[in-house]
Amino acid sequence: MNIQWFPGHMTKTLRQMKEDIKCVDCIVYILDSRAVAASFNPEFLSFVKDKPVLYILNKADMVEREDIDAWKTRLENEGKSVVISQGNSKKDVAEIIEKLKILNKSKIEKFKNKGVNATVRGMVIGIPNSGKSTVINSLCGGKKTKTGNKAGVTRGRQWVRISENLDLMDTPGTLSPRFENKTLACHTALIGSINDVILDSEELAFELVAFLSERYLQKFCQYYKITKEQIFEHGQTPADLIKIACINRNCLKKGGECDYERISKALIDDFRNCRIGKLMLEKADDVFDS
Ligand SMILES: Nc1nc2c(ncn2[C@@H]2O[C@H](COP(=O)(O)OP(=O)(O)O)[C@@H](O)[C@H]2O)c(=O)[nH]1
Ligand SMILES: [Mg+2]
Repeated sequence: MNIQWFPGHMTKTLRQMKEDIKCVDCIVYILDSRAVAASFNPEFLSFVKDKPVLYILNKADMVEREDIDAWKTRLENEGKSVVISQGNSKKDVAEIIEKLKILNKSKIEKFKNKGVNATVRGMVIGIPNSGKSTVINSLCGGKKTKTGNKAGVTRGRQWVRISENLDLMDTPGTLSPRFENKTLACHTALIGSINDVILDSEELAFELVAFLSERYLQKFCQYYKITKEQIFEHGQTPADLIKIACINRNCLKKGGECDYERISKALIDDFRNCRIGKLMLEKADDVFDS
């Protein structure tokens, strides 16, 4: 499916980030564990340059542990500093702070030699809905930034004091102006990083079921109570599976016809809320052409 969403405010945000980066020591890059490859915005490369980056594999509770461990290993093998995190819990806070200290060791030590405590300043970046504001709230132990399960909740940038020695800047999520890879664009939409208003939910649900039928057929059939007999009767193409889910969910119009619009929205919602199970759209050994 063809998706383009790059509203004017993202151009403005990226420009602002390019300016702001000059006054920060490091970057905290929030990635969505369900779609790690799609979470990398090539636009960021143009300004992150030589600043140290801490990569946070967030929403780890939504995928299987071994799958996200494999991503951590892959990124660490590339020389990156990585933390696996569940942003809406406090359990990873200590590890994030510790890794940030290590990344900023030279600044901290330089100030220490002068007898002063350094304040490390970091910029939190990531595509919309990856959990930037939520991670910041966990780190500061309060609700200083606004969060929500859709794209575009954070409007402007905001400095948040995490501790005496650490300030983090929350930023609005941005995407790439052009999606080069259609699969990754589709994943970005599935994880809720694109405004739903511009999406065709029937097309998106079709892509989702096509993916699930290949990788997670058992979980899919289990959740929608699809039996072997039903598959034998209707077939098991993505279209057949959507039809069966429609029947089993009683998503029917008055005359008994399938209500594809309603089932499509339900399928996407079930995926986003982890009801079908812990599903990862991109595994660490998947290869995506750009
Ligand atoms: N299950 C789960 N939900 C999370 C996690 N982190 C954030 N969220 C949810 O994801 C949604 C987007 O979070 P938000 O911080 O607003 O994302 P932002 O757009 O990157 O600032 C919110 O509904 C959060 O509650 C996490 O680690 N696990
Ligand atoms: Mg936000």
